Amino acid sequence: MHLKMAKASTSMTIIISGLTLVTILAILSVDGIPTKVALASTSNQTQESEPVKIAAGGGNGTAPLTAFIPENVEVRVGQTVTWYNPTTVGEPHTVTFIFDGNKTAGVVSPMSISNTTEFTALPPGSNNEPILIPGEDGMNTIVVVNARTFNPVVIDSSDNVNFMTPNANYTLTGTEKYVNSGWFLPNGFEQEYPGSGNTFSVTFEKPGSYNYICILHPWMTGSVTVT
Ligand SMILES: [Cu+2]
Repeated sequence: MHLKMAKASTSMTIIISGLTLVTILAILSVDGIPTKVALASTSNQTQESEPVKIAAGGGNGTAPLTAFIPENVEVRVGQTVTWYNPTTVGEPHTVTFIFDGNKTAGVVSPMSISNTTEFTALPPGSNNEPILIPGEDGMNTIVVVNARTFNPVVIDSSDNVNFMTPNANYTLTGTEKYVNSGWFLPNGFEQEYPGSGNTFSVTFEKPGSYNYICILHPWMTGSVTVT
């Protein structure tokens, strides 16, 4: 369902671009983000040796931001970009590169399961129940959280699916079909979503322009141009 929204986000990108400066100022006043982060958002990156830092989201519980700041960056071959989450509440984000349209992925996904499977809520007696849709031929459909959006993962050019640990540092060769950070949260909030982390880092090895989205807020778009 998020992929349909992702297409609609193309027109929203223009709006977000126009709002970027306003958002930066808002972040500065709300969170006290260092000035150098704000400056980075208005000019291209030039320090080849330093990792480029991008804020994924920001703001607070009253006014959470859903934007990457800076939205567009330029880096050199071999340079590393690190995304972090400066929000003051536990709002997760992802950095998701979908290079092959067949690898689009939803946060929640239908899966087929035998209709004899019994489910027990954890902890027992808690107010939890799976979404279960009756099917045919002894099978039901269950709706699950998609590990390929929740966890850090890469799908390579041969369709191999390789999961990574949270706070992954990935070297992108440019041949991948799908690269996802998994959900990452502000420091101290990762326990809300077990298995998540706080950062995602990518080292770019091949010149090109790489567009990405947050799979939880598909209107959050960004690009890394590698020269
Ligand atoms: Cu997000």
